[in-house]
Amino acid sequence: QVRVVTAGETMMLVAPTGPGRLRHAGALSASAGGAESNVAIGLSRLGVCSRWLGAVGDDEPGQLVLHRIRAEGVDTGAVIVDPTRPTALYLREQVAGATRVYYYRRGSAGSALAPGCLDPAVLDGAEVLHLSGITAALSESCAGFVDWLLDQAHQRGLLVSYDVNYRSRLWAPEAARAATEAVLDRVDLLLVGHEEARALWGWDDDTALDRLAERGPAETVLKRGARGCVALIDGVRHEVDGFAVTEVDPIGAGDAFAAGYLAARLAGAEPADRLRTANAMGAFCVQSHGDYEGLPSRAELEAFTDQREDLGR
Ligand code: KDG
Repeated sequence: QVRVVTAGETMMLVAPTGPGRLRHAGALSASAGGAESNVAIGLSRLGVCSRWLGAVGDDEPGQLVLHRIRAEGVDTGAVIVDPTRPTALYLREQVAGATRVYYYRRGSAGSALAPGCLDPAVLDGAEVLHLSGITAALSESCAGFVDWLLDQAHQRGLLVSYDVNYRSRLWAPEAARAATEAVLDRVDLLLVGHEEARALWGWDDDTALDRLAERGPAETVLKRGARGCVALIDGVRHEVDGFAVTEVDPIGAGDAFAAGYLAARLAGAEPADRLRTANAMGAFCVQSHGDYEGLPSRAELEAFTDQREDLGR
């Protein structure tokens, strides 16, 4: 039985096999990149049954996206295969330690998601719907899709999890801020990065937590990268340190964090434990290349957290 449904656009991701400019790349690797499917994969690795909703073109990049996500045990049965639009493409390079991205997603199948484009019965029986701010940035119809899906989730009593996921290449801070604020009263769990909070609202960590939580989410979590996270959960403030690891690729860490938090929450963990699991997933993710490839199984995650605790004692 599917417990978590995620929805959004996943692209074919092409990147040089090592650091350096794309223009000099001798070899390229192909993968699937999408924040919401990353969360579904992270959950699946931890043994939580998940489903990803989205749309791909009737093309080879679309098949790549579907194959990669399916191979991780994520249910893709409701994904739309759109014969009239291409699968989005996403290029990436790492130059001097910084990641640069190039999107080719305007007019893509994923950006044509719209209210009612799929049967809302795909949410039936699930416990959580996870969305991110990227989707509303893609097109008007995608913004409508988010709004519609939120309502469908509410009608079915699902917990709604929402990651702000600000992408400056897609829209201006003002637009992202307005879109986030428009959904807050229908969000139960809000995930936001400290840099995002600063970019969108100009707030420091505690102001962001207080202001966002008072707009609706019972669980508001502010991610602080290597420094861990701070959260307001049912009115109680929690602060949990991060794990010291060597970072090789930060992309996907936020998605891993979300997967860890949700998996722990579904397992009935207390707030501090959820946040610790989330930090551990983020720390695990940044130690290998790729959005999701390095994510741990449940046993690997437990071994990682135990070992870190031993070293810390
Ligand atoms: O969180 C990682 C994602 O940002 C990446 O895989 C691509 O979904 C993506 C996006 O729109 O940036």
